[in-house]
Amino acid sequence: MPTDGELARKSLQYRRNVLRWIKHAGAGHTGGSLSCVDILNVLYNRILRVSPATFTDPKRDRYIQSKGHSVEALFVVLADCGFFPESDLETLCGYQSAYVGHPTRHVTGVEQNTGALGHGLPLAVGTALASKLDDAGFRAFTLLGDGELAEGSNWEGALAGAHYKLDNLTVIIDCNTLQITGRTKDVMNHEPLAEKWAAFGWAVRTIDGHNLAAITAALEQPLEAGKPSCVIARTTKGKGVSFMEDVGKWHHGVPSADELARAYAELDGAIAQLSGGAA
Ligand SMILES: Cc1ncc(C[n+]2csc(CCOP(=O)(O)OP(=O)(O)O)c2C)c(N)n1
Ligand SMILES: [Mg+2]
Repeated sequence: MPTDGELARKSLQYRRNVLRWIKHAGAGHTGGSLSCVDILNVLYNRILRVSPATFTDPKRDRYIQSKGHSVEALFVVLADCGFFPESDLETLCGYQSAYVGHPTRHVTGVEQNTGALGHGLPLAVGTALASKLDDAGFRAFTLLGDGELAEGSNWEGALAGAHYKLDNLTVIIDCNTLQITGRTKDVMNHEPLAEKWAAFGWAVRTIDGHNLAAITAALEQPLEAGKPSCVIARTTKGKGVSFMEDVGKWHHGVPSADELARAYAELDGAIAQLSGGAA
């Protein structure tokens, strides 16, 4: 199990790589990828029982990234975990590349095609139910955006997850308060969010979505026997790069050469600080 310090360093490196590949591709969903890096880091390096060697094992844990537009974060983490060589990302968003701007099952490590919002939870409900029916013992996880909650299919999934008592299912909401056209509360308000999921019959925990220890604690076990788990991760869109943090226009966008240099300088400074402070 990697230490918190090792994971903190990985998160910074992942953020650097997200920006690197978005710049290389000339396109990408910058802010939402940066906001979910810490969640993916903990999932793949601490929680999910899946690896390149077990990716075809029917009993592997399943992760479905419903907010598929943040594919750059997923690709960077999958590459680091050895699902494919990072050099494959040279083709990111290229003609006929499997590494298009949303996840597809042509990429090793990707469980489901996503990108049209609102499908990850229904898929994860079916996946978790299959695990129960087959007595297979695996868990299913899905990551939703807070803006994505405007899709009605999520609320059908929320009903079904509780109805079938899917305590092997965990929904994580990347609650960064922004979506594509502005503040989530202005586009389609969903608060009070924790109360809504609890009313649907879910066990709910709200955490700091950039605190690696808190993410780990929320995901390592189902929150409550007999109920599906909902982890509301309070996050910052564009996390880790000061001029991208909580700025709506960075939902998507490619940094200029100057912006990339400034972002790298901030992230490298943070890595150096970690190294200096390492026990
Ligand atoms: C069904 C559907 N409608 C619209 C879109 C366009 N779209 C892409 S990202 C996005 C906003 C998503 O916001 P949120 O879920 O909060 O994601 P994050 O802030 O994490 O990027 C929208 C509306 C889409 N991908 N799918
Ligand atoms: Mg959002």
